[in-house]
Amino acid sequence: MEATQPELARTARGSWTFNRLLLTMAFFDLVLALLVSGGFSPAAFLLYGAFLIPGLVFLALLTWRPNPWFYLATGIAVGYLFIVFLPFIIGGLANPTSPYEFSGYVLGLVAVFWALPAGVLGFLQGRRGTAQLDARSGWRTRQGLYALGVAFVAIGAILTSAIAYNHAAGTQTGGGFDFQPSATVNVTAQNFVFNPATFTVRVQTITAIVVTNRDGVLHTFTYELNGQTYSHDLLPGTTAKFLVFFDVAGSILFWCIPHRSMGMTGTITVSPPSGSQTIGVNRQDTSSNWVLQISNVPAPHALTQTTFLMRWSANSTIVTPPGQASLETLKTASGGVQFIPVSGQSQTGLRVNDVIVVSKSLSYTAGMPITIIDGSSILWQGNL
Ligand SMILES: [Cu+2]
Repeated sequence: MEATQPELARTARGSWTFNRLLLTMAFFDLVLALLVSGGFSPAAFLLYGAFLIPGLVFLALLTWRPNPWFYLATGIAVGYLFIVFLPFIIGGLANPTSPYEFSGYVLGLVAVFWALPAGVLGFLQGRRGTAQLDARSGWRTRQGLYALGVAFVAIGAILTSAIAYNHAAGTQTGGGFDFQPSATVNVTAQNFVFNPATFTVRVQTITAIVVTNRDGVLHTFTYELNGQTYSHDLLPGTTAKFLVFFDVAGSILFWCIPHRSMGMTGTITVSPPSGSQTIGVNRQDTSSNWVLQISNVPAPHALTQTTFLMRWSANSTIVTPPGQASLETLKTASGGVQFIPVSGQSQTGLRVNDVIVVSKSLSYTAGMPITIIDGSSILWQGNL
C-alpha cells in the first residue's frame, strides 16, 4: 500500500509510524513474556529485567528521534534475547503442559517476530527515504496482516497449552508410589474368565500384577484384605498394572465386580517367606542358562508318586495353564524350559542331581521368582 501525502509529512519527531508501533508493542510483549515465563515471580523478573534495558534505551531513542539506525537497533534489542536462548526455548515449547514457561516463550517469540521485521523495515525505509506507513493504516498492509497472524498463532498456542495442562493435571496428581516390583504376574481377562485364575505371589514382595482385558466390556480386578477393598478397573482392550505387597501368607480371593456371579473369580496364593525350603538347590548357572540342580530331597518328597509342579510366578508361554506345569510336561525340551531327570524318563518325583534349566534367551529375566511346589506345599523358592 502506498503511503499517502499526510503520512509523508509525518517524519518529524514524535510521529507514530507503524514500525514504531510494532516495536513498542513488541517491547511490552517482551516484558510480558519475561513476567509470564517466570511465573510472575518478582525474583525471576529481577533476574531477567536487565535484558530489557537495551530495548528500553533504543525505544526511547527511537521516540526521541526517528533515526533509521534506531529502528534497526530497537528491533535487535527487543528480539535478541529470545533468539540467543532459542535452543532452550524450543525445548520449553516441547512441553505445553508447563503453561507459564510455554506461554512465556510463545510471547517472547511474538516479540521477535514483531520487532525484527519492523526494525529492519523501519531502517531500510528510513535509509531509502521511503515514507513509512502511519500507525493506523499499517494494519491494512501485508505487514499488518502478518503482525496480526503472529498474534493469532500465539493465542492459539497459549490456549492449546492451557488445555493440555488442564488435561494433564486432571489425569495426574503428582502423587504415586515409587516402588520397584521384584516380581511380575501377568493375567488376562478374556471371555469373562481370569487366566490364570490361581497364581502365587511371594509374601512381603512387591509384585506387579499386570492384567490385560481382552474383552470388549469393563472388568475389574477386585479383592478384599483386612477389611479393605482394593479394586482396579480394567477398561476394554487395555492393560492395567498395579503393585501388591502382602504382609502374611495365605489365600486371597479376587473377582470381577460385574461378573462375579458368572464365576469370574480367582485366587492369589501368598506363599510363605523363603527360608522354609524343603529341598536344596545348587546353582549351576551358565552364560546361556539358569540351572537349578537339586542337591537335597528329604522325605516325603523323594521318590514318591506325588505330582510335582514347577510354578512360575510370572507368565510362561510354555506351560498350561500359564504359571504351572508338571515335571512330566517339562521333562522334554519345550520352549527352552526343561526339567531333566538325570535318572530316566519315567520319574515322577524330584531326585538329587535333577536339573531344571531355563534358557536366558527367552523372555525370562534375572531375578524372576521361581517356586517349586508339591501339591500345595512349597518345596523351594528362589530367583532366576
Ligand atoms: Cu468382568
